[in-house]
Amino acid sequence: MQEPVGISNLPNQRYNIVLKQGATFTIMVCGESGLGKTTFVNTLFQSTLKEHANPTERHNKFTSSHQTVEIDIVRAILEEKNFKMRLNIIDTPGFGNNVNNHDSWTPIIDFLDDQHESFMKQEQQPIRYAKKDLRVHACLYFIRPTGHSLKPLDIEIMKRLSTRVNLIPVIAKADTLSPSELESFKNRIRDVIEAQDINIYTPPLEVEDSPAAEHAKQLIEAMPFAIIGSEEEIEVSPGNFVRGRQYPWGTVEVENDQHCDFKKLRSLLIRTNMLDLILSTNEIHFETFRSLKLGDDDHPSTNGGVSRDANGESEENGLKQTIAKNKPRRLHNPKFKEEEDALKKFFTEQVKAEEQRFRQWETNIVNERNRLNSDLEEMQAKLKSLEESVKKLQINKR
Ligand SMILES: Nc1nc2c(ncn2[C@@H]2O[C@H](COP(=O)(O)OP(=O)(O)OP(=O)(O)O)[C@@H](O)[C@H]2O)c(=O)[nH]1
Ligand SMILES: [Mg+2]
Repeated sequence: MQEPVGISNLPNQRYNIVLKQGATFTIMVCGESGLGKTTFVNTLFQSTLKEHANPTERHNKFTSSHQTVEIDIVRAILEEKNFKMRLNIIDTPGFGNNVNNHDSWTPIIDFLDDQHESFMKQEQQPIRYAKKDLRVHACLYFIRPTGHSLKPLDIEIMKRLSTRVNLIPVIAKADTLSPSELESFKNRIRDVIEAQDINIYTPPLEVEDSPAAEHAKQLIEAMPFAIIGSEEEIEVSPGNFVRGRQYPWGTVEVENDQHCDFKKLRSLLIRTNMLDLILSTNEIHFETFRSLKLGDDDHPSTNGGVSRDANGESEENGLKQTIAKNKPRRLHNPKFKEEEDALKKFFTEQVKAEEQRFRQWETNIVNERNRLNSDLEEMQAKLKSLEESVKKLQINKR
């Protein structure tokens, strides 16, 4: 039997917070055309749902034999023990084979911004329950397995994504590279990401020397995750089926750590880092969006540090309108990048402080409990001795 995926292993106290907020987790896949995004979505769904064996599944499988032409959403309800959550995976059309590449990925950026925007509007309503929330918690960026390096288009898009969502780069179709090619490809990608200062999602390192810290370290070392997708189950020995791709020389297995990082990625998404992805989306990406947005409305003069000359109001108004029309682009302005970085830092610190406070509080509770327990023991001992005295007195009376 396969082990459960483990959504119920989320730390107790904190998943209650998430539960209250509706417990929705949304993943998006994007990248060039034909890299196996739709196949991956199906692979992730099938392998995850199988382990959850739940009757409430609402999974309408896509056909990956066709090019994806519009943004599609698959939904399911994951259930494990008493924990229930909605899982959405957003499949997007591939880009990169158009004459004008720019147009092919702007809908994705717009989609991300629209979700923040619509969530913000709902928040401002007097009745705030039952929000429709499609904010993306993790965006998987598919990299073509060229074995060379990232392309300028990849860099450009990843930069734009990284200021809006938790960006997780993955190497697509990892079975087309040899292990050594894969290792050097990974290294080169890491170098470019660092040199270009692209802010990818990194699992936070927990308290040192804990099993969680060890796991986080393994995940970080494996990034960018090399993945293989397949909708086929292959019979590797009589009656024994595994998800994989068959070649004349053998079978590559999706859920085999020796063959690819699929299991690591799934563990990061569905188990170990789901909560962190949800919280950081809300506390960093959504807050950044909201601050910029509110900043925009309150102080039009902060609209991206556009230089204004003495040419008068009409030009300024024109600029304002252009900026208003091109909302998504304001995030690319270096000035906003600065503000955003500052905000990010601020929120990360806030989260850290909050976590620190929470830990302290937890320690206090444990101490208090120990104290009460020892008090209780003392009381029980006293009670016992009193009872014995009573017994003795009763005997004496007779
Ligand atoms: N070798 C290999 N082929 C794969 C893998 N995943 C998918 N494919 C194949 O690649 C082709 C394209 O897969 P899709 O899942 O449709 O790719 P996509 O990224 O969704 O493509 P668009 O919708 O056009 O963006 C199909 O023939 C798949 O069978 C993989 O991990 N390895
Ligand atoms: Mg597709």
